[in-house]
Amino acid sequence: MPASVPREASQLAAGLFAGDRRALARAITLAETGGRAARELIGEIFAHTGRAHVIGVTGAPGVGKSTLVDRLAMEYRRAGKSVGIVAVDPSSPFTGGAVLGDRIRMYLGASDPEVFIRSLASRGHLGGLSVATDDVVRLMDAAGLEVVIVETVGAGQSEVEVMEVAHSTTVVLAPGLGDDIQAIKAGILEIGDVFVVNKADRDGADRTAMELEVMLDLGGERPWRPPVLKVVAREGQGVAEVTAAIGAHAEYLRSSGRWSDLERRRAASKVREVVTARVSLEVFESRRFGTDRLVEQVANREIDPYSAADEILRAYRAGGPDHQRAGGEEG
Ligand SMILES: Nc1nc2c(ncn2[C@@H]2O[C@H](COP(=O)(O)OP(=O)(O)OP(=O)(O)O)[C@@H](O)[C@H]2O)c(=O)[nH]1
Ligand SMILES: [Mg+2]
Repeated sequence: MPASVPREASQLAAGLFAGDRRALARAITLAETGGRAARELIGEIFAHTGRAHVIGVTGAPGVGKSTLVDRLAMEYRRAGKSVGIVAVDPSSPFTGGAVLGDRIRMYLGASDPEVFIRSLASRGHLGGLSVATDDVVRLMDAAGLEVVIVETVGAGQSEVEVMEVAHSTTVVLAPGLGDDIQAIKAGILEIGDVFVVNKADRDGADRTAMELEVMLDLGGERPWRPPVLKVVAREGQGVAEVTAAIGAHAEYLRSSGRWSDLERRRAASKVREVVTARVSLEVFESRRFGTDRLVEQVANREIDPYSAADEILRAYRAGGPDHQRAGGEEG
């Protein structure tokens, strides 16, 4: 029923603005499904986004990200802020990981409408964030949630991708897992705005924190030197310091103008992603521009891939195979 699509989107958007959490839940499901209805919905809500502080929490499996996220959420609730949580590819409760939101629900009761938790599967999107993650974050933002926390397992690419969504990225480490801290890729140092050495109740936390400090100092003078904080997330120890550091980072972003830079960069990368996907659909997947024939020729080594691409694009710019010869040269 294509005719109902716009109405569904605007109804969901209206519910979402009114604080209806069921509407938000349904809107997120729609965004995950993708397609035209999802685009309609984002179109309805986009102008109402941009208020939330988006916080990324990333780190190796089992370092205590979910436990920390729960505690952060409690801390924000204590401060009177509403919180949205997006867990990308949450670990299975059967692998011994904490079930995200368990503690929050125990602490606040399941019915607190000011905490909204949602898990997303990454759908095989190359080790990284689910394609709909940023749309889900926007929906929570539009729904008035003041802080949106995105938890993602650090697996190389996803660490970098979390930055594309978050204003402030918290990198979580734990002693033991990160004993050989030199082995940590430089990448993790670059993406962290706040570093948390969790499981500080265990041996080795001091050393991990010290080594991190040294490595961060090697980075030289910077306008924002990421703090390193020791935390026992399971007990809630040091969590207030983490929210304070995240708050200070937001303050720094705003006062330095970097908040707007981030928004601009994010806008560019999103539009680019959508354009890339659409052009690929229109030009390559549509197979209207001699694609099949050219691919076959590349496979047979009759033509190289770059020349094949040139030919496909030439046909596309000329308006397709039917018009290819009719219009002559452009310009
Ligand atoms: N000793 C100790 N254990 C902790 C602490 N915080 C979390 N844990 C335990 O570490 C294990 C993993 O915690 P999670 O919060 O599930 O870790 P995670 O990083 O979200 O794990 P994945 O999502 O699977 O990557 C659980 O058994 C927690 O109880 C802590 O401060 N100290
Ligand atoms: Mg987790």
